[in-house]
Amino acid sequence: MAKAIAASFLVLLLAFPTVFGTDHDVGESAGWALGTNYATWASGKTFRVGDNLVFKYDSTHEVDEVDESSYNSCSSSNSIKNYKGGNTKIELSSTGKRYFLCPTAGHCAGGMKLEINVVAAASGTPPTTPSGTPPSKSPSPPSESGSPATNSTSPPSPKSSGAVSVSSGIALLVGSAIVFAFMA
Ligand SMILES: [Cu+2]
Repeated sequence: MAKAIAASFLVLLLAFPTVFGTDHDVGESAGWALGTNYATWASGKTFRVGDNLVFKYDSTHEVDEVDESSYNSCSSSNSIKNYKGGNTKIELSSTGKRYFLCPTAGHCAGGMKLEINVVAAASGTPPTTPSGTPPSKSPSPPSESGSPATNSTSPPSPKSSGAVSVSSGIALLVGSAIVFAFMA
């Protein structure tokens, strides 16, 4: 039983990022604070259009989005946008470089700066479309109710609407539940 639960969780974990985009928790458990190397944090991660950056920080910090030269000089005087409040989610809506720093005096120089490169949403990779079934191991035919194996083609527009994403997510949920039912 526990194995089945773990397996269905795995299915969810594998299936969902391809549908909803990924929330990247900046600095992981350390959050947005002094003492973390954000270049190290960002290296090896892939930031895609549709993903989000999530900054979590205490009241001594803020988040400024800046341009490249301000980033390099740790200047927040020309910031593109300022965020405060401790929990900031920034949607990565287009490709290209994004630059962030903490405008509190000395904090950027102390390491609170983050540069990322946003790439296109899953371009050229297979799991773009939600048309496939979840990686179900069961060879049995699709069952009666709520089968996700509708083989629908992907939405015509590259920017899938929220409604499509949500319904795909529900389909995946149902699919996972079916996998779970077979394994239990
Ligand atoms: Cu700070």
